Amino acid sequence: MDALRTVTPLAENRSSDFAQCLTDGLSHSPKQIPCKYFYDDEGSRLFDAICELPEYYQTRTETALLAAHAGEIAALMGRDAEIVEFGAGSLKKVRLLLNVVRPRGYTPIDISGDYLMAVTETLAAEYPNLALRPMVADFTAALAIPPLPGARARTGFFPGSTIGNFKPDAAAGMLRRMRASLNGGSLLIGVDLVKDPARLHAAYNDAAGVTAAFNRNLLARANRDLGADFNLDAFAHYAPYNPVARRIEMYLISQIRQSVTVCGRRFDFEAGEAVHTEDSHKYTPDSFAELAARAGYTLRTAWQDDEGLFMLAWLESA
Ligand code: AVJ
Repeated sequence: MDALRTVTPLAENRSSDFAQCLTDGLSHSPKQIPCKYFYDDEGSRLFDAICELPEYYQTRTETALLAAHAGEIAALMGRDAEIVEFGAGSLKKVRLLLNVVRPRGYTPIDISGDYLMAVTETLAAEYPNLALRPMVADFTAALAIPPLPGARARTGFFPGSTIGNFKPDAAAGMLRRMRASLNGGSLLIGVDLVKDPARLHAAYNDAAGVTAAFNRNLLARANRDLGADFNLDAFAHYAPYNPVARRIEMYLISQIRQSVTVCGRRFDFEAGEAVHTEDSHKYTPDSFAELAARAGYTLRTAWQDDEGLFMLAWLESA
């Protein structure tokens, strides 16, 4: 077996529409930038750093749940499974499943193409017998994933509570499209739970300022890739928890009255004006089961940590 075999991507669907989405979003009132643009190489690196923060309990809690319940998950996935991961990122979490589930194939889907290919190459060297099919794509779309020869059941893996980035209607629609991409297969999904607002607030306002740097990376990316002239110091990270909507809302707040040039167009900011960059919705087990039902899924089994911070749910077609 060639330990350094080259992995070829299933599809290239490069998102070169940052310029368009950014100028559209800055023309909108209130100003906004879609959160999927956080994840260029620098943003993916900053997100990995967030996952190591003491305040960001999500990653370590979910990782512990995956490790503790991998045997039960393997039994649910069955033999010769194909795991399809939506928004695969660093491919760290799936390793906990690969060792126990021993699937026939793994199809990581991510929009950050160079990063996906680099981490997939590393995984390929570790798992020489695994059929690896990285797909550079926007996982929110309906995806035609070719059948994997020899695979029996296709199972989705959507960890990290990325589902929280979508408003409930959009989340339901996306889960429905995932169910279609999986040919009705089950979905293992991570969900951040409603909890003490102070705990949530701390997770998005870390003392080291990594989340602030992650947020500002949207502007840094615009400067790098599009030749924009954002002054990063003139925008503050602001991420309050909205307890009624049950979501963290993330903003960049213009500290002064200023104008910025992006793609040859001028955008004016008032002092105190907000650019909305992310929502991170939180669920209760019941509100999540309701959401899943809207997508044609039944919540079959769910695992939680002792503090009830995070939930790993197994959804089956209803
Ligand atoms: C990757 C969407 C799950 O909402 O917690 C982390 C992104 N933003 N800190 C989240 C994020 C700020 C993260 N998700």
